[in-house]
Amino acid sequence: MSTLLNTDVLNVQDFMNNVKQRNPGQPEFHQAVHEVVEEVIPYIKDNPQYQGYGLLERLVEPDRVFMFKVSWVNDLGKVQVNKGYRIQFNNAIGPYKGGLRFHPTVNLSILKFLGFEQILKNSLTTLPMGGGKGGSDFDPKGKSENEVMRFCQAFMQELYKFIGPETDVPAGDIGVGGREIGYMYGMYKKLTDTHVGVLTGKGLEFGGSLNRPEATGYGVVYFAKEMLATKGESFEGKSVAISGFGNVAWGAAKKVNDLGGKVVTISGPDGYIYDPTGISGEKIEYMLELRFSNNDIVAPYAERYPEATFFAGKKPWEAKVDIALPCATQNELQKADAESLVKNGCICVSEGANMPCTPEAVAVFQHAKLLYSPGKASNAGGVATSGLEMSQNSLRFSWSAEEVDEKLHRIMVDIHENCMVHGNKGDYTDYVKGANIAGFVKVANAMIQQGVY
Ligand code: NDP
Ligand code: 2IT
Repeated sequence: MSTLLNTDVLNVQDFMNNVKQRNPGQPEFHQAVHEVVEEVIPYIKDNPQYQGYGLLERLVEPDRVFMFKVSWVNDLGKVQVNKGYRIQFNNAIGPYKGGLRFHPTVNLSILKFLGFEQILKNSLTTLPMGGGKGGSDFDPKGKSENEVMRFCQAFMQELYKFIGPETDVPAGDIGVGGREIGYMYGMYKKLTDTHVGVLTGKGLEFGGSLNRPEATGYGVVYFAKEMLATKGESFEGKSVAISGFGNVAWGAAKKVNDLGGKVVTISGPDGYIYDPTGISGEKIEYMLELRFSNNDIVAPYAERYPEATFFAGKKPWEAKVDIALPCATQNELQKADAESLVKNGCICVSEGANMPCTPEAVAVFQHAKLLYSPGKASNAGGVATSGLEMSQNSLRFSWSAEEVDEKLHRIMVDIHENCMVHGNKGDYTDYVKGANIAGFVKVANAMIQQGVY
């Protein structure tokens, strides 16, 4: 019997049972696939032109998965061994594209969930990029600058075999920012003797794009602005809870302030900061200092700014706010958190992280009919600007910050419009449905035209 199931005659339950059987022990991957097929299977049933090609069966199987050893020597002269990964998921619409995550929790399930989501996210950006993801279980916490450099170099000594500017273009994610991209780029250049756009998020001096560091957070806020506008609302005068204190949280905090909102929380694995006077100006730049300290705690914020309070071991979703932007990590916002936000009158939740809200939390938001957007739509501004960096590298030219920001803004407005078209439910826009179907349609059309191979 064929192990391929025919989506055309299947229900979501049967499809998921098969995915779980074929990919045991990968709960995050199952979660991400379930959210997509719940919307896309009914769509395929209603749209016969997508039947008969095994589209979903092919989409949930990565084109290939590389796993490799990364050996390096720490400052004490001790040999360290980490796992390295690169998943090339789907290249129907362009070269594989997606970030690298360095975090001790990294495993195949997490990278497959991220790579799978990336296919649809990249499709939504309107740019020609396929989906991929990679990383390592390397823990940057407490590592010296030299250790980070040696690790990045060792990682690239293996990764370089699988990537290329027309094949697969990695970028940053949790634990990988401009510094790590720089070290990896240096090693790639040395190994291949080429100076090409093989990574995005590069330094401005060697092919990086203006506004790439800000792009994900800016995009999240641009997307939320569009959602709010459908209800005649805006950021002006609104209180905003942000989680995380990394790259995405930083960019989001900046743009909320630009649009007249007040950011009252940030968070780390140790708890959250509540600052009733608003996180703005130099306090936002202090977030960068906290992040670069490699300590991964936000508590020092309250020592530096005594008007703020640190709530150890708590999450920011208990605060009374108008808007919530989860920007830390997957499954950080659960059902009880969602209930607390709704009870406190929150009107809009826009995901900056990938899959930060559990399915139960999403159900609470949708039941309450508040404005809720999944990360694959609202955090697509990061990879979209990576796409713009690729364009600039191909042109051997660089656009001004204003030009990049204007293109990013246009892309976020377009993604929002596309989600509205596919997620229209009368008095409510289901952005989950909208993003999944809009993302799927472009990839599906490309896959059909290219045949089965
Ligand atoms: P960073 O590494 O810059 O920041 C992530 C921060 O969040 C880290 O300080 C991390 O600390 C912290 N964190 C992890 N878990 C928790 C938690 N449970 N509660 C509070 N804080 C936590 O990563 P990014 O800002 O780049 O990424 C954040 C999210 O945004 C991720 O989901 C990522 O996939 C997503 N994203 C990133 C994009 C990008 O361009 N960078 C683009 C689109 C999405 P610790 O390391 O100790 O866990
Ligand atoms: O999750 C994401 O979209 C990213 N980490 C950014 C990927 C990229 O290639 O810029």
